[in-house]
Amino acid sequence: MKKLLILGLMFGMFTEFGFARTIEVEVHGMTCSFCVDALQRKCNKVPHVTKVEVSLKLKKLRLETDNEQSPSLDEVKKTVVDSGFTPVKVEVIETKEH
Ligand SMILES: [Cu+2]
Repeated sequence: MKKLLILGLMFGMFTEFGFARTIEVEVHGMTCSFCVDALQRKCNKVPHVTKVEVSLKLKKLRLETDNEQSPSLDEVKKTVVDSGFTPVKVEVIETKEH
């Protein structure tokens, strides 16, 4: 049981550090291009985020991060909430080693 926990922690660390990640968020509450702009601008200020894509049509936010220290999924959620929208589902869709 303890071993499993340690393995889990190690795995968690590997996904946070040393890998570039693509994070996708289903975002509810965006209604127009100003919403898209606001969210995009906010996300661009998050450290280690290298690319931000927002689709109003798909209700999706996609972030690419560098391989130094990816923001945690909680940080991503908080950024969306702070922008005035609702993060419905946050997931890492790609992890890349550089
Ligand atoms: Cu709007």
